[in-house]
Amino acid sequence: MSQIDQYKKDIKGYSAKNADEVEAFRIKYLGTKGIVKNVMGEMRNVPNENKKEFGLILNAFKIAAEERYEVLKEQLSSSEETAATNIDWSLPGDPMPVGTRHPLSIVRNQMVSIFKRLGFAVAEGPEMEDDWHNFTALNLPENHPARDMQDTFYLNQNPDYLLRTHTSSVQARIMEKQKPPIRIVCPGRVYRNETISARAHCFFHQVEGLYVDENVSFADLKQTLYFFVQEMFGKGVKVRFRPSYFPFTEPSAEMDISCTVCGGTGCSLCKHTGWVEILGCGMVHPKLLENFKIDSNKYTGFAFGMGVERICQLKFRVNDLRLYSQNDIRFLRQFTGAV
Ligand code: 2U9
Repeated sequence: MSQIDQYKKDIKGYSAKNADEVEAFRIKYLGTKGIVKNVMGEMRNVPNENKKEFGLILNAFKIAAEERYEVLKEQLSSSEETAATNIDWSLPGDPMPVGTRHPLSIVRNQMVSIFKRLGFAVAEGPEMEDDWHNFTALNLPENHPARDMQDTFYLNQNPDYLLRTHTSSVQARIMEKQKPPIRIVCPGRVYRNETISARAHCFFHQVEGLYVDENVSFADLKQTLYFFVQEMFGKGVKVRFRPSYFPFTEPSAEMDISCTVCGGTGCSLCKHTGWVEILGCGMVHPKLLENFKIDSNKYTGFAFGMGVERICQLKFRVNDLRLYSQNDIRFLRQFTGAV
């Protein structure tokens, strides 16, 4: 009995500084060869008439050891929590890498926002197109080379479904369901059956525009595109229009800007001409208006189309088209900070 009293005092005063000391307590008192088991074994030597009384004492001793063990465990976990929240808030944080927008998205967003300021709405359409919206409605004749398997990815023939070769098909879809005035820009991905190289790819991106209303003139076309160039490349950049041909516009033109690298004096980018081509444009062919039941005597319109990769090349001096789709982080992270 006096031995048990001694153990009880020891239990009461036991404190543990860490998990090892808690475990040492468990082994000492509650383990298979521990003190509790040991004193329980003493029951054999107790005379029968005292067994009941001694049993109660032993049971109380066992409970005291178990309860102390629970308390020690509890004290340990709360002290560990305290240690875990004991953080030095003045330490510098772990760097969180922030992603960057793709350069083509940066440039496309800039292009679209300039036209939005001129009242153009944004229109989108499917990348899988039918022959009518991609070719026939746009005055591309049956034997036009663009329709060739060599130039176009066909998904199905007869009826013809294909990957759109330009976003002009979006303008076609809008003309189909909307009456003038129509003033839209159509950004999107287009596909052409080209061998991939630094200068050509099987897909690229366009921003095309269309403005149809009464009294829309070539002067409106020139002023709109001139404003675009000033905003995109800076004041002082010059423009020039050269006559050209597109099936969907008449008259048609290609527009050059004064070289953004040499300012017009001549360098390798502008092939020593002082000018770089950036887009095609023209007055919407009256036949197209009629294709969409728009009275060509009452309404006129202008349209333009440009490649986002081309504008991006001029803005950021990217000289290989493949870089845009290789997903090389060393290329992409150079556009950090650009919005
Ligand atoms: C409709 C009416 C007219 C869209 C136009 C161009 C001129 C043009 C090219 C420039 C470089 C495409 O990315 S590129 O290869 N585009 O030159 N696109 S006018 O004219 C339209 C379109 C739709 C209903």
